[in-house]
Amino acid sequence: MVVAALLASVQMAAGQGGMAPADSARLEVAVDSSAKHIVLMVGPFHLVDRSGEDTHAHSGAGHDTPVYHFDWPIEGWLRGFELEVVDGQGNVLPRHIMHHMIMVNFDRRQLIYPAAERILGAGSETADYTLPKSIGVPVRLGSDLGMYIAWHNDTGEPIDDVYFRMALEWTPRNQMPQPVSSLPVYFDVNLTVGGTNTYDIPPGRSEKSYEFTLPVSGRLLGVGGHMHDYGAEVRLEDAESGKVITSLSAESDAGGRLLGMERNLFGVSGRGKKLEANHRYRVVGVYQNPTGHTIDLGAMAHMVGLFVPDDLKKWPALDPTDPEFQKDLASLADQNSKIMQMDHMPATDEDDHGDHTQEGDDGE
Ligand SMILES: [Cu+2]
Repeated sequence: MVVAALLASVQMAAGQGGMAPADSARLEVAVDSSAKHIVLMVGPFHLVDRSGEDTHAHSGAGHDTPVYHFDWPIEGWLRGFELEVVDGQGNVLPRHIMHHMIMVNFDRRQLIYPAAERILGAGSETADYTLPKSIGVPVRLGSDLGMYIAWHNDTGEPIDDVYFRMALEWTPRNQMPQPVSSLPVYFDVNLTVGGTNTYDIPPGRSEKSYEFTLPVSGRLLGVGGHMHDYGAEVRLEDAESGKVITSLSAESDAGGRLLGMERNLFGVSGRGKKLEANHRYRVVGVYQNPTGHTIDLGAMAHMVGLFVPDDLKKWPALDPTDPEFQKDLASLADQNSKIMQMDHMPATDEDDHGDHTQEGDDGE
Protein backbone atom coordinates (compact mmCIF):
# COMPACT_ATOMS: atom_id res chain seq x y z
CA MET A 1 0.00 0.00 0.00
CA VAL A 2 1.13 3.46 -0.75
CA VAL A 3 0.60 6.54 1.29
CA ALA A 4 -0.46 9.39 -0.86
CA ALA A 5 0.35 12.75 0.55
CA LEU A 6 -1.49 14.63 -2.05
CA LEU A 7 -2.57 18.06 -2.73
CA ALA A 8 -6.19 18.73 -3.13
CA SER A 9 -6.17 20.97 -6.14
CA VAL A 10 -8.70 23.19 -4.58
CA GLN A 11 -10.01 26.06 -6.58
CA MET A 12 -11.38 29.04 -4.80
CA ALA A 13 -14.85 30.34 -5.43
CA ALA A 14 -14.96 33.69 -7.10
CA GLY A 15 -16.54 36.83 -5.88
CA GLN A 16 -18.33 37.53 -2.69
CA GLY A 17 -20.24 35.27 -0.45
CA GLY A 18 -21.90 32.14 -1.49
CA MET A 19 -23.19 32.20 2.01
CA ALA A 20 -25.83 34.32 3.58
CA PRO A 21 -25.25 35.49 7.14
CA ALA A 22 -25.06 32.34 9.19
CA ASP A 23 -25.26 33.63 12.70
CA SER A 24 -26.98 30.50 13.83
CA ALA A 25 -24.25 28.17 12.55
CA ARG A 26 -22.25 26.42 15.23
CA LEU A 27 -19.89 23.49 15.55
CA GLU A 28 -20.68 20.43 17.63
CA VAL A 29 -18.25 17.64 18.47
CA ALA A 30 -19.14 14.05 19.30
CA VAL A 31 -16.73 11.21 20.00
CA ASP A 32 -17.56 7.66 18.99
CA SER A 33 -15.06 5.62 20.97
CA SER A 34 -15.96 2.28 19.47
CA ALA A 35 -15.81 3.38 15.84
CA LYS A 36 -12.86 5.65 16.68
CA HIS A 37 -14.54 8.59 15.07
CA ILE A 38 -14.72 12.22 16.10
CA VAL A 39 -17.78 13.65 14.40
CA LEU A 40 -17.93 17.37 13.68
CA MET A 41 -21.23 18.95 12.67
CA VAL A 42 -21.21 22.58 11.55
CA GLY A 43 -24.36 24.44 10.64
CA PRO A 44 -27.02 25.31 9.81
CA PHE A 45 -26.11 27.46 6.82
CA HIS A 46 -28.29 29.12 4.27
CA LEU A 47 -26.49 29.04 0.92
CA VAL A 48 -27.46 31.51 -1.76
CA ASP A 49 -27.16 30.39 -5.36
CA ARG A 50 -23.82 31.20 -6.95
CA SER A 51 -24.17 29.26 -10.16
CA GLY A 52 -22.59 30.96 -13.11
CA GLU A 53 -19.74 32.35 -11.07
CA ASP A 54 -16.27 31.24 -12.00
CA THR A 55 -14.96 28.97 -9.31
CA HIS A 56 -11.60 28.93 -10.99
CA ALA A 57 -10.89 32.62 -10.72
CA HIS A 58 -9.36 32.17 -7.31
CA SER A 59 -10.11 35.66 -6.09
CA GLY A 60 -10.00 34.71 -2.45
CA ALA A 61 -12.35 37.50 -1.52
CA GLY A 62 -14.09 36.77 1.77
CA HIS A 63 -16.44 33.96 1.03
CA ASP A 64 -15.40 31.67 3.83
CA THR A 65 -17.23 31.01 7.03
CA PRO A 66 -15.68 32.24 10.25
CA VAL A 67 -13.30 29.86 12.00
CA TYR A 68 -15.23 27.59 14.38
CA HIS A 69 -13.09 26.54 17.32
CA PHE A 70 -13.30 23.28 19.26
CA ASP A 71 -11.21 21.38 21.79
CA TRP A 72 -9.61 18.26 20.41
CA PRO A 73 -11.34 15.54 22.42
CA ILE A 74 -8.89 12.62 22.45
CA GLU A 75 -5.22 11.82 23.07
CA GLY A 76 -3.86 10.08 20.03
CA TRP A 77 -3.39 10.38 16.30
CA LEU A 78 -5.56 11.74 13.52
CA ARG A 79 -5.59 9.32 10.61
CA GLY A 80 -8.23 10.35 8.13
CA PHE A 81 -11.65 11.74 7.41
CA GLU A 82 -14.97 11.13 5.76
CA LEU A 83 -17.06 14.16 4.98
CA GLU A 84 -20.51 14.86 3.69
CA VAL A 85 -22.97 17.69 3.32
CA VAL A 86 -26.39 17.04 4.81
CA ASP A 87 -29.55 18.91 5.69
CA GLY A 88 -31.14 19.20 9.10
CA GLN A 89 -32.97 15.90 8.60
CA GLY A 90 -29.76 14.09 7.72
CA ASN A 91 -30.50 13.87 3.99
CA VAL A 92 -27.35 13.91 1.90
CA LEU A 93 -26.84 17.03 -0.24
CA PRO A 94 -24.41 17.42 -3.18
CA ARG A 95 -21.00 17.34 -1.61
CA HIS A 96 -19.37 19.60 -4.19
CA ILE A 97 -21.19 22.66 -2.82
CA MET A 98 -18.55 22.44 -0.09
CA HIS A 99 -15.87 24.16 -2.11
CA HIS A 100 -13.12 23.58 0.39
CA MET A 101 -12.51 23.37 4.10
CA ILE A 102 -9.44 23.94 6.22
CA MET A 103 -8.72 22.71 9.73
CA VAL A 104 -6.23 24.66 11.84
CA ASN A 105 -4.32 23.51 14.92
CA PHE A 106 -3.81 26.69 16.94
CA ASP A 107 -1.58 24.87 19.42
CA ARG A 108 1.20 23.87 17.05
CA ARG A 109 3.18 25.95 14.63
CA GLN A 110 4.33 25.02 11.18
CA LEU A 111 7.79 23.64 10.58
CA ILE A 112 9.23 26.54 8.61
CA TYR A 113 6.67 29.31 9.25
CA PRO A 114 5.69 30.74 12.64
CA ALA A 115 2.06 30.27 11.64
CA ALA A 116 -0.55 27.93 13.06
CA GLU A 117 -0.53 24.41 11.67
CA ARG A 118 -3.06 23.70 8.95
CA ILE A 119 -3.70 20.13 9.89
CA LEU A 120 -5.96 19.13 7.06
CA GLY A 121 -7.86 20.45 4.15
CA ALA A 122 -10.23 19.13 1.56
CA GLY A 123 -11.65 20.46 -1.66
CA SER A 124 -14.87 19.59 -3.38
CA GLU A 125 -13.05 16.97 -5.40
CA THR A 126 -10.93 15.54 -2.58
CA ALA A 127 -11.71 11.93 -1.83
CA ASP A 128 -12.12 10.81 1.76
CA TYR A 129 -8.92 9.23 2.96
CA THR A 130 -7.38 7.22 5.70
CA LEU A 131 -3.71 6.81 6.44
CA PRO A 132 -2.37 3.32 7.00
CA LYS A 133 -2.44 2.24 10.63
CA SER A 134 1.30 2.70 10.80
CA ILE A 135 1.08 6.49 10.37
CA GLY A 136 -0.80 9.26 12.09
CA VAL A 137 -0.74 12.95 12.90
CA PRO A 138 -0.35 13.33 16.68
CA VAL A 139 -2.75 15.74 18.36
CA ARG A 140 -2.79 16.41 22.09
CA LEU A 141 -6.01 16.18 24.07
CA GLY A 142 -7.47 19.63 24.57
CA SER A 143 -5.64 21.24 21.67
CA ASP A 144 -7.37 24.32 20.29
CA LEU A 145 -8.54 23.34 16.83
CA GLY A 146 -10.57 25.35 14.39
CA MET A 147 -12.11 24.92 11.00
CA TYR A 148 -13.70 27.01 8.31
CA ILE A 149 -15.55 26.20 5.14
CA ALA A 150 -15.88 27.89 1.77
CA TRP A 151 -19.25 27.11 0.25
CA HIS A 152 -20.07 27.36 -3.41
CA ASN A 153 -23.67 26.59 -4.17
CA ASP A 154 -23.96 26.21 -7.94
CA THR A 155 -27.16 24.19 -7.94
CA GLY A 156 -29.24 27.01 -9.39
CA GLU A 157 -31.29 27.64 -6.28
CA PRO A 158 -30.71 28.60 -2.69
CA ILE A 159 -30.35 25.78 -0.18
CA ASP A 160 -31.48 26.14 3.39
CA ASP A 161 -30.55 24.21 6.53
CA VAL A 162 -27.17 22.97 5.30
CA TYR A 163 -24.74 21.15 7.57
CA PHE A 164 -21.15 20.11 7.07
CA ARG A 165 -20.48 16.75 8.67
CA MET A 166 -17.00 15.30 9.06
CA ALA A 167 -15.99 12.06 10.73
CA LEU A 168 -12.34 12.12 11.74
CA GLU A 169 -10.67 8.77 12.20
CA TRP A 170 -8.33 8.52 15.15
CA THR A 171 -6.01 6.07 16.82
CA PRO A 172 -5.84 6.04 20.62
CA ARG A 173 -2.66 6.68 22.54
CA ASN A 174 -2.52 3.13 23.88
CA GLN A 175 -2.57 1.36 20.54
CA MET A 176 0.37 -0.95 19.98
CA PRO A 177 2.40 -0.71 17.92
CA GLN A 178 2.06 3.04 17.97
CA PRO A 179 1.76 4.86 14.66
CA VAL A 180 4.72 6.83 13.39
CA SER A 181 4.07 10.51 14.07
CA SER A 182 3.97 12.51 10.86
CA LEU A 183 3.11 16.19 10.62
CA PRO A 184 1.93 18.35 7.75
CA VAL A 185 4.55 20.58 6.15
CA TYR A 186 4.15 23.45 3.75
CA PHE A 187 6.73 25.05 1.46
CA ASP A 188 5.63 28.14 -0.48
CA VAL A 189 7.71 30.12 -2.98
CA ASN A 190 6.19 33.45 -1.90
CA LEU A 191 4.51 33.41 1.47
CA THR A 192 4.12 36.35 3.80
CA VAL A 193 2.67 34.89 6.98
CA GLY A 194 -0.59 36.64 7.71
CA GLY A 195 -0.40 38.19 4.24
CA THR A 196 -0.59 36.75 0.82
CA ASN A 197 1.22 34.14 -1.25
CA THR A 198 0.09 35.21 -4.70
CA TYR A 199 2.45 36.94 -7.11
CA ASP A 200 2.64 38.30 -10.64
CA ILE A 201 3.40 36.07 -13.63
CA PRO A 202 5.68 37.79 -16.16
CA PRO A 203 5.39 36.86 -19.83
CA GLY A 204 7.24 33.78 -20.97
CA ARG A 205 8.96 31.29 -18.71
CA SER A 206 9.65 32.41 -15.17
CA GLU A 207 10.80 30.94 -11.89
CA LYS A 208 10.28 32.07 -8.33
CA SER A 209 11.98 30.39 -5.41
CA TYR A 210 12.27 30.46 -1.66
CA GLU A 211 15.13 29.08 0.42
CA PHE A 212 14.74 27.69 3.89
CA THR A 213 16.31 25.43 6.47
CA LEU A 214 14.62 22.96 8.77
CA PRO A 215 15.13 23.01 12.53
CA VAL A 216 14.90 19.21 12.73
CA SER A 217 15.90 16.40 10.38
CA GLY A 218 13.32 13.96 9.21
CA ARG A 219 11.69 12.14 6.34
CA LEU A 220 9.25 13.50 3.81
CA LEU A 221 6.68 10.78 3.09
CA GLY A 222 5.09 12.40 0.09
CA VAL A 223 4.12 15.72 -1.42
CA GLY A 224 1.44 17.39 -3.44
CA GLY A 225 1.58 20.76 -5.13
CA HIS A 226 -0.60 23.69 -5.98
CA MET A 227 -0.34 26.20 -8.84
CA HIS A 228 -2.66 28.31 -10.95
CA ASP A 229 -3.20 28.61 -14.71
CA TYR A 230 0.04 28.68 -16.72
CA GLY A 231 1.81 26.82 -13.94
CA ALA A 232 4.38 24.35 -15.19
CA GLU A 233 6.15 22.80 -12.23
CA VAL A 234 6.85 23.14 -8.54
CA ARG A 235 9.93 21.43 -7.23
CA LEU A 236 12.03 20.97 -4.12
CA GLU A 237 15.79 21.24 -4.44
CA ASP A 238 18.82 20.83 -2.29
CA ALA A 239 19.98 24.45 -2.42
CA GLU A 240 23.53 23.47 -1.57
CA SER A 241 24.08 20.80 -4.21
CA GLY A 242 21.43 21.93 -6.68
CA LYS A 243 20.02 18.42 -6.80
CA VAL A 244 16.27 18.13 -7.37
CA ILE A 245 14.69 16.21 -4.51
CA THR A 246 11.21 16.00 -5.97
CA SER A 247 9.35 17.72 -8.78
CA LEU A 248 5.63 17.99 -9.44
CA SER A 249 4.36 18.81 -12.91
CA ALA A 250 1.19 20.72 -13.58
CA GLU A 251 -1.42 19.09 -15.76
CA SER A 252 -2.91 21.70 -18.09
CA ASP A 253 -5.06 21.92 -21.17
CA ALA A 254 -3.72 23.24 -24.46
CA GLY A 255 -4.49 26.80 -23.41
CA GLY A 256 -2.48 26.55 -20.21
CA ARG A 257 -5.49 26.25 -17.94
CA LEU A 258 -4.51 24.21 -14.92
CA LEU A 259 -6.31 20.92 -14.55
CA GLY A 260 -4.41 19.45 -11.64
CA MET A 261 -1.05 18.73 -10.12
CA GLU A 262 1.00 15.61 -9.93
CA ARG A 263 1.78 14.06 -6.56
CA ASN A 264 4.89 12.24 -5.48
CA LEU A 265 4.65 9.43 -2.99
CA PHE A 266 7.85 8.14 -1.63
CA GLY A 267 6.17 5.23 0.05
CA VAL A 268 5.17 4.48 3.54
CA SER A 269 6.82 1.32 4.22
CA GLY A 270 9.52 3.20 2.65
CA ARG A 271 11.36 5.81 4.46
CA GLY A 272 10.59 8.77 2.30
CA LYS A 273 13.08 11.48 1.39
CA LYS A 274 15.56 12.32 4.09
CA LEU A 275 15.84 16.05 4.81
CA GLU A 276 18.60 17.33 7.07
CA ALA A 277 18.34 20.00 9.73
CA ASN A 278 20.23 23.23 9.09
CA HIS A 279 20.74 22.38 5.45
CA ARG A 280 19.54 24.79 2.78
CA TYR A 281 16.59 23.71 0.65
CA ARG A 282 14.71 25.61 -2.00
CA VAL A 283 11.17 25.39 -3.32
CA VAL A 284 10.82 26.62 -6.90
CA GLY A 285 7.71 27.51 -8.89
CA VAL A 286 7.91 27.58 -12.69
CA TYR A 287 5.35 29.36 -14.84
CA GLN A 288 5.01 29.53 -18.61
CA ASN A 289 2.89 32.53 -19.53
CA PRO A 290 2.04 32.68 -23.26
CA THR A 291 -0.17 35.76 -23.10
CA GLY A 292 2.56 38.29 -23.77
CA HIS A 293 1.68 40.37 -20.73
CA THR A 294 2.12 40.20 -16.98
CA ILE A 295 -0.72 38.56 -15.09
CA ASP A 296 -1.12 40.49 -11.86
CA LEU A 297 -1.20 38.26 -8.79
CA GLY A 298 -1.95 35.33 -11.05
CA ALA A 299 0.44 32.87 -9.50
CA MET A 300 0.70 30.65 -6.50
CA ALA A 301 3.20 27.86 -6.08
CA HIS A 302 3.60 25.62 -3.10
CA MET A 303 4.20 22.12 -1.95
CA VAL A 304 2.52 20.35 0.93
CA GLY A 305 3.39 17.03 2.45
CA LEU A 306 3.72 14.79 5.44
CA PHE A 307 6.99 14.87 7.36
CA VAL A 308 8.26 12.51 10.04
CA PRO A 309 10.66 14.42 12.30
CA ASP A 310 13.53 12.38 13.69
CA ASP A 311 12.75 13.91 17.07
CA LEU A 312 9.31 15.38 17.59
CA LYS A 313 10.61 17.28 20.62
CA LYS A 314 12.71 19.37 18.25
CA TRP A 315 9.64 20.61 16.39
CA PRO A 316 9.77 24.40 16.81
CA ALA A 317 7.67 25.57 19.74
CA LEU A 318 4.81 27.87 19.04
CA ASP A 319 5.53 31.40 20.23
CA PRO A 320 2.21 33.19 20.73
CA THR A 321 4.02 36.51 21.09
CA ASP A 322 5.67 36.22 17.68
CA PRO A 323 4.33 39.12 15.58
CA GLU A 324 4.10 36.84 12.55
CA PHE A 325 2.03 34.32 14.48
CA GLN A 326 -0.23 37.12 15.64
CA LYS A 327 -0.63 38.28 12.05
CA ASP A 328 -1.62 34.76 11.10
CA LEU A 329 -4.22 34.68 13.87
CA ALA A 330 -5.53 38.07 12.82
CA SER A 331 -5.88 36.95 9.23
CA LEU A 332 -7.80 33.87 10.33
CA ALA A 333 -10.03 35.95 12.57
CA ASP A 334 -10.89 38.41 9.84
CA GLN A 335 -12.80 36.53 7.22
CA ASN A 336 -12.85 39.45 4.85
CA SER A 337 -9.12 39.52 4.56
CA LYS A 338 -8.56 35.84 4.89
CA ILE A 339 -5.52 34.93 2.96
CA MET A 340 -5.13 31.96 0.76
CA GLN A 341 -2.18 30.49 2.50
CA MET A 342 -2.75 26.82 2.97
CA ASP A 343 -6.07 26.85 1.30
CA HIS A 344 -4.84 23.78 -0.43
CA MET A 345 -3.62 21.36 2.12
CA PRO A 346 -2.29 17.89 2.02
CA ALA A 347 -4.79 15.17 2.03
CA THR A 348 -3.79 11.58 1.98
CA ASP A 349 -5.45 8.65 0.41
CA GLU A 350 -4.77 5.18 -0.71
CA ASP A 351 -5.61 5.78 -4.32
CA ASP A 352 -2.34 5.99 -6.11
CA HIS A 353 -3.82 6.60 -9.51
CA GLY A 354 -1.56 8.94 -11.38
CA ASP A 355 1.01 9.10 -8.65
CA HIS A 356 4.67 8.62 -9.00
CA THR A 357 5.75 6.15 -6.44
CA GLN A 358 9.42 6.09 -5.73
CA GLU A 359 10.90 3.38 -3.63
CA GLY A 360 14.36 2.87 -2.31
CA ASP A 361 15.38 6.47 -2.63
CA ASP A 362 15.51 7.45 0.95
CA GLY A 363 18.96 8.93 1.11
CA GLU A 364 19.90 6.71 4.02
CU1 LIG B 1 -4.13 29.02 -5.19
